[in-house]
Amino acid sequence: MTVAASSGTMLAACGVGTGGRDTLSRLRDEGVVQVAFGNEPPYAYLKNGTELTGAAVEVPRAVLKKLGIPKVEGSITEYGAMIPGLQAKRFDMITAGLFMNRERCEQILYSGPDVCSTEAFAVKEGNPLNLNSYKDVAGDPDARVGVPGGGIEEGYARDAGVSDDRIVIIPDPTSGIEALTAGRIDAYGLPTLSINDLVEKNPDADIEMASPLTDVEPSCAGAGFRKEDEKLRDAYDKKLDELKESGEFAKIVERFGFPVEPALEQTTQELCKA
Ligand code: 6CS
Repeated sequence: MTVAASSGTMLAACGVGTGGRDTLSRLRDEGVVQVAFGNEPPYAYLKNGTELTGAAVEVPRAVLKKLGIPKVEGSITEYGAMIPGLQAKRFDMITAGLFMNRERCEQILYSGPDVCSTEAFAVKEGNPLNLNSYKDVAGDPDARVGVPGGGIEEGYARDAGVSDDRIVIIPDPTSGIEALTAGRIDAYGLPTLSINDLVEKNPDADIEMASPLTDVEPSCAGAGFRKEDEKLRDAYDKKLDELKESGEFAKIVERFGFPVEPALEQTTQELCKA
């Protein structure tokens, strides 16, 4: 389902045609960009059910405005479906906080880094199984971890050796907390600010955050583009650099609790080697 987040009206699900123009020209002509997002505060989410916002959306929104593309309309998409959906032209960009890694950088183009984070678990109060890493989950035959489908956390769990039967795919953050409190999982893995948001919003759920996970390096995300849209990505990055130099970038990401320096000090090339 595609929801228009800036105009506040529902839109029929739509693909994106080209009419022979490159994507940057088409977006400028149309004045609107279709994006994929995961509905996960504070990255990219629908505030009050209709207003698309979050650090991973507001940075692109500010950049796209400078490119002459004022409207951003979003599709709630599972992380594992974002790259295939982008390649199938169901949307023009990914603005979800999709962290960079070697595998993803082989499939899409990334902008410069925007949101950077460590990883965390939501666990039962007191962390009874003492789970502070994906390796801890792998080492406890009774421990089950919930992760977003196709999310980077699913990869972390598998790489740490957690058996498939102990990896539970979680469709959205609310379901993750429900699974944890119901005892269907023992840890729910997301980036730190997402877990922090969930713990703060569920004060009566007897849960807490374990962060940073000791076996996961901090990473950064960026806006995602199709491989053939290098002209759009390069134009985007030029304006993103201006946003970073002016201090506007810092104001946007700090408003959502994200650090600034990691996104200024690292490059897409470095982050794509992870
Ligand atoms: O990059 C990813 O796959 C992860 N990014 C976010 C913002 N949340 C979870 C997801 O797995």
